[in-house]
Amino acid sequence: MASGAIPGGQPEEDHSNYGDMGKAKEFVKEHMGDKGKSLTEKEELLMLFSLHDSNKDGHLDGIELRAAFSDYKQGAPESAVSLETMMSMIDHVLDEDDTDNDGKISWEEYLISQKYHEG
Ligand SMILES: [Ca+2]
Ligand SMILES: [Ca+2]
Repeated sequence: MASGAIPGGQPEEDHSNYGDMGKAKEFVKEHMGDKGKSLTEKEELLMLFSLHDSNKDGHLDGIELRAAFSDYKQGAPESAVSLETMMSMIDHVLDEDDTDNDGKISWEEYLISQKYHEG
């Protein structure tokens, strides 16, 4: 019996497309200080989203996604990624999460992707 097999053949991942969420949330809490401790899950995500939406247009574009990935790589030089890898990570995110295909991740798309990944 193939108990535990995942229908559809999608491998289960314990991290999201946007990097290590545990680390990312710590990052938010550090930025927020005491205030960060009382944030709901959704508020934490919104904080993360806002942090990376540097031009505050409500979308993460390719440049902002790249900056977001760079953030998570700080302090982990052994996982430093090449520009090529970075671009394919961004392509992957847009491919999977950009549901209206405008080339950017909206807050709604981001939220949906995080819910999906956290199961
Ligand atoms: Ca933006
Ligand atoms: Ca979109």
